[in-house]
Amino acid sequence: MGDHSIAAGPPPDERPPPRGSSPPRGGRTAPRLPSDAGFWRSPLRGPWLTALLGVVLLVGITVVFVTGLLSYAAYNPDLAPANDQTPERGLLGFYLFAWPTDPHWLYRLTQGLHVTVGVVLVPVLLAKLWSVVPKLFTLPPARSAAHALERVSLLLLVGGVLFEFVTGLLNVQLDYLFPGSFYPLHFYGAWVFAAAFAVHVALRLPKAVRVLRAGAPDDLASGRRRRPAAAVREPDRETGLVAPEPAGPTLSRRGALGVVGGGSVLLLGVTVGQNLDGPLRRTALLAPHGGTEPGSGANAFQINKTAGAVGVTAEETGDGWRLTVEGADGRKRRYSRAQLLAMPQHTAALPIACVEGWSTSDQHWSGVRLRDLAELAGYDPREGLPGVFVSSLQRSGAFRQAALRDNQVRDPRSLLALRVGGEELSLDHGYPARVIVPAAPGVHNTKWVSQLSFGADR
Ligand SMILES: Nc1nc2c(c(=O)[nH]1)N[C@H]1C(S)=C(S)[C@@H](COP(=O)(O)O)O[C@H]1N2
Ligand SMILES: [Mo]
Repeated sequence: MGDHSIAAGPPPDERPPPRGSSPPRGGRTAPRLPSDAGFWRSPLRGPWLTALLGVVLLVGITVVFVTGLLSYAAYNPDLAPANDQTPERGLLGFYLFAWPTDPHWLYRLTQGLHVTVGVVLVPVLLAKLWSVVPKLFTLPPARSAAHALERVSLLLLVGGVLFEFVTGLLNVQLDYLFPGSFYPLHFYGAWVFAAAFAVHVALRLPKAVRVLRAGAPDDLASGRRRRPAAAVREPDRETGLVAPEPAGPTLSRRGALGVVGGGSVLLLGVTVGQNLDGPLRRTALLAPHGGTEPGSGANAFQINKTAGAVGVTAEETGDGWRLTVEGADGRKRRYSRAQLLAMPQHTAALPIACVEGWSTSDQHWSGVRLRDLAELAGYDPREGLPGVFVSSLQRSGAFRQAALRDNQVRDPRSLLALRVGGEELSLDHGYPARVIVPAAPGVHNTKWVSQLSFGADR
């Protein structure tokens, strides 16, 4: 990767000027403050690197933003309060639509992209921030009202992007560090960031395109023809990014891009496996659930929360378990597992796809169609109400209930699953019964179901 390794020791910027080239004693003193023009000395900084990283981020962040909005839509957050407690979502929910059930791998794709692309962009984002860091310290803080506005928008931009990446990564890695509050934080943060991002793109993209069209500057230290940085200094084009007194190069521009790209490829390599089967899944070193032993036989696939972790016991899921099916009239019907197994059984091949970015391949679930149970309850869809409100045996913690929309209830592949891959569901995958719905986020595939309320006002 690249033709020069990174030299040990402090990065080129912070390194004291080489002996001999330092200003004579008694003369000008070496710059000490980050706001001094000569403080930032890396010869790599310049409009070309910044523009290139910026364009990569423009494409990548657009994918992450769009898939993030889709992820929110997939929750059917308007079926509140069961699905979403984001207060005052208001206008920001303008784009919400009924999340479809086709294709059945839709959420697996959108959320896999959201998390994977987000992770892979981390080195690019860090490099981009590094490439413009001198601008953070520019003094005076504002030369004019317009300049002040621009700097405030940059603060929102940088603060917003860091906030979104940090909350997103913490959520994926630490399994809901912010119970309940992650969604509003990440959602509002996304809109603040998106606004600042749109302004930034509008202001800077034309220049970035011009810089990139002009072609790459002479590389700094390629091959044996090592030339002093000053000799291959990039034209500044009034960006204020090029070091006025560059240090000697320790890395070529191509080498630097290699480090960033290599970092991204490495992250991709240790993340993407959480969506793959077989031994490849174990390559997901970075994924928190990558290494968990998920059970055996047909039930040997990823488990989100085990029964033990949420306090669901074998006792409550045993012979005494009954499914309560409630209709809009409030009448309750109760079914044992044997009675459910005696109803017409159907099979659907569907994945589990979690908001955390991991997914399973299609599993063969079988059980009773939700729409058949809906019919037993005299279900009659009403505008603005959930098709079904699902509750589980689980008494506390997140994800123990969910609301599904009419289109999800009616899809013939939506099941109250009793078996998977021809075997009984394991306790950890939701025995005695769990919901499985095509294209729905994993969190709506409620395990250890105790009650289905069709068309009820919840
Ligand atoms: N009762 C209950 N159901 C639940 C959960 C839970 O914590 N409790 N987790 C949900 C989430 S977030 C996911 S991704 C899927 C995971 O299903 P699995 O553990 O069978 O793979 O179950 C969903 N169903
Ligand atoms: Mo999940």
